[in-house]
Amino acid sequence: MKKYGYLLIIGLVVVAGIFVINAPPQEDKTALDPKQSSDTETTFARPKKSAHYESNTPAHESILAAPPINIVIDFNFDLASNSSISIVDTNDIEYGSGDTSVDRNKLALRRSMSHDSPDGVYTVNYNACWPDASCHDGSFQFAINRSLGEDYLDLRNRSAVEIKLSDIAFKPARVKVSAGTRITWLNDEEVTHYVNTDAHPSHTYYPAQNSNALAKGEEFPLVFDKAGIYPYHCSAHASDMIGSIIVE
Ligand SMILES: [Cu+2]
Repeated sequence: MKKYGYLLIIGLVVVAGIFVINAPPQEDKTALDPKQSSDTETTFARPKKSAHYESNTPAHESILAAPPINIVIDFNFDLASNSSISIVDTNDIEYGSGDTSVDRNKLALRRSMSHDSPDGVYTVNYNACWPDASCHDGSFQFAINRSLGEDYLDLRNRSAVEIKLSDIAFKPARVKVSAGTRITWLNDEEVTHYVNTDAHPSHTYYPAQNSNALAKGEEFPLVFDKAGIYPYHCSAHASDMIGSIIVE
């Protein structure tokens, strides 16, 4: 009888083994959805950089206090006109407006973004095409969170606003103004500074916002007509001297 007992146990082990081998693999939800976010932080998928990619504005993983006026992607090779940009939310709804355009120097790809785009995470998918008709694709993500606008100095309803360049900083660094406001940057110290739109060093996001070298006492004025966010920096102190403007 003992012999049959052993056989029974061996039989059960074999049957159980067959079930384990044939069991469907358990789904790991967290590994499948890279865009998952908790209450406290936003997480982003890894960017994919195409051939000849250099930089993009908004930056990957940036969280903006207002929608960007446009998406710009910089390359180090001549773009062909059939290149394209798509800007979608997590439901794959398109928020790019108008057509994708190639800058005159053929090194930047650009598309406007709707100013009424809601808060949330956006994925930019681009297809960069070259004179030989080949193309390469890439992607990156950013988010809009309008509550961050509370950290901006509210200077709305003024026709003119001044930002000083002193102590290797923009003062104030974050301002909120009304559309049509003239912002004037004034260099207030014995160090040469610049006002440059992001990214560094392509300076392509909003090309009108690129000054010449500013010595002490020199100014750079610019009227902001279009609502959106304008990230910028000083190209001589690109990692420390950073500013941002919200135009409403
Ligand atoms: Cu500077």
